Amino acid sequence: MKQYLALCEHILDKGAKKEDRTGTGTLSVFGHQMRFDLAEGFPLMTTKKTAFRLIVSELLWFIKGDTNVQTLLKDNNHIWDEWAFAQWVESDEYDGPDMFDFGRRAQRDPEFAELYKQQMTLFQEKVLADDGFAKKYGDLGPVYGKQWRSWAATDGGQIDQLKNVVESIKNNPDSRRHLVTAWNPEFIDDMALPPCHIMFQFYVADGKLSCQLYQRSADVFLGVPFNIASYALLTHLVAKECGLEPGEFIHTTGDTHLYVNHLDQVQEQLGREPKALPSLKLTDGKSMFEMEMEDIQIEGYDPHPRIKAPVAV
Ligand code: DHF
Ligand code: TMP
Repeated sequence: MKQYLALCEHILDKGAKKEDRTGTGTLSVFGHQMRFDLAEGFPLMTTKKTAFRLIVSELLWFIKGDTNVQTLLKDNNHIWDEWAFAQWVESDEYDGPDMFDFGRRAQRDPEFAELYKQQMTLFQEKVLADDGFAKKYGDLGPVYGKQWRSWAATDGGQIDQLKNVVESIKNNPDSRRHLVTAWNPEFIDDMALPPCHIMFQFYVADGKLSCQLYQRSADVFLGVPFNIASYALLTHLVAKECGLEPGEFIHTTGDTHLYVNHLDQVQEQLGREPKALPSLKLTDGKSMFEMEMEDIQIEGYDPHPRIKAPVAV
């Protein structure tokens, strides 16, 4: 995880001041790569407690081809709530207090923050209790799960990219075409958030499976710790599925940024000593397509305490 801390230092040192869609402001560098040898341990942040169960729940949600936050809420996972909530409060059916620009207003105005919290709680309750409502407002559109498992083909059929890539790794390991892409230009406008982790490629050599991800936009403090662990886990799952050992996870990022309202938190994290990496335990004899939360466990995880930071919506 030294590489991660070095990336934070690098952005603080060399990052350009750059405005962004969310109106928060960032320090940003373009084009960066980190490599994690999965034999050295599981790359879960040790300098800040990172909720592994949320990472597992999100990855299993992608693998199932699911795009509705109702499933995540059932796991008590709230990492996608804001983007579903935005669809609801911008709809004609919503008649509660004005939630325009709720992300930024909630940070500045404590009174509004209270109001927002109430509306968000009502929204979460409704998504959980009412399947019709969840179908309409809990669905994030054709995001990762849809593109991975049922990409719409022009002949009216569907393409299961994930199953196909697993088969191609098994049957033709030397292929240079082991790719899955979530960036489907035809449907970008229908997605609650255009995909950030866009394309991944697998590579087999010496009985080991490696994976490289291209991520177009990387929130280094909040998103990246999740993204690294999520793709490291995916590499382990696909390796096991194909009877291979996990090799490296290579994380290539485009706009690689620290939000300006995360800088104090980053400084705090930089003051901490990395600890030994945990290890991953997977249930034997179960396909990655059948795995549940309890089949995926982390052992020996002893991180420094959590550091909270607001997410830019
Ligand atoms: N938008 C932005 N601006 N940054 C993101 O990282 C991001 N990630 C998304 C969707 N939109 C995004 C999906 N992934 C958190 C982590 C990952 C994630 C979304 C949110 C997050 O807030 N993590 C916190 C709290 C986790 C918790 O609920 O306990 C953390 O401290 O890691
Ligand atoms: P953008 O669509 O304007 O690039 O905003 C997306 C933000 O979310 C950006 O800060 C990157 C961040 N992000 C991650 O870092 N990782 C993720 O997995 C997701 C979904 C988003």
